[in-house]
Amino acid sequence: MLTKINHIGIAVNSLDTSIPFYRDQLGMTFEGTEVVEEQKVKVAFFLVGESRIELLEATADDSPVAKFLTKNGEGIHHMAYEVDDIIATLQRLKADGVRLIDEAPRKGAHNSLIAFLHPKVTGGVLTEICQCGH
Ligand code: CMX
Repeated sequence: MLTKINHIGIAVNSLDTSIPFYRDQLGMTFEGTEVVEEQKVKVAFFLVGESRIELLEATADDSPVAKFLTKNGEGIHHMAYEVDDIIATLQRLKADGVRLIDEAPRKGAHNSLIAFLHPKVTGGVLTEICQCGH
């Protein structure tokens, strides 16, 4: 069902401030930015070997990332796992009674399909599953 970790999401106050640190100081390969309208975020992706880091900046006051930043400040926001078939995975999780935030996939970055599981059932970690566009 889960095939690998797709990325780790980190909420930041400002992409303009954080991108140079991850790119220039840590030396990660910067893959560019994208606005994900449906999630009210602007994201920046970095490649580290085969792994990816996603920085998230809120684009609206009612963005989930704005709420997270107000409550916690900057920090790890979610873990994203790749799946081959997101619809089948969501159906199976729902049938098992797992608390889902999204019962149907939404549009994520890079034309991916994404859905979130509630942090209350995952040990306090907001968990994303994604059927990837990259
Ligand atoms: N990681 C861990 N726990 C989290 C969390 C996070 N990112 N966000 C919220 N929580 C916890 C809160 O601490 C809170 O716990 P307590 O009740 O113990 O205090 C609980 O979940 C409820 O949180 P809240 O602050 O009251 O916020 P909401 O219930 O309004 O929303 C959530 C929380 C997870 C349902 C909402 O943020 C959501 O739907 N997230 C999914 C969408 C998303 O995050 N999109 C942005 C990224 C998109 C992308 O990567 O493209």
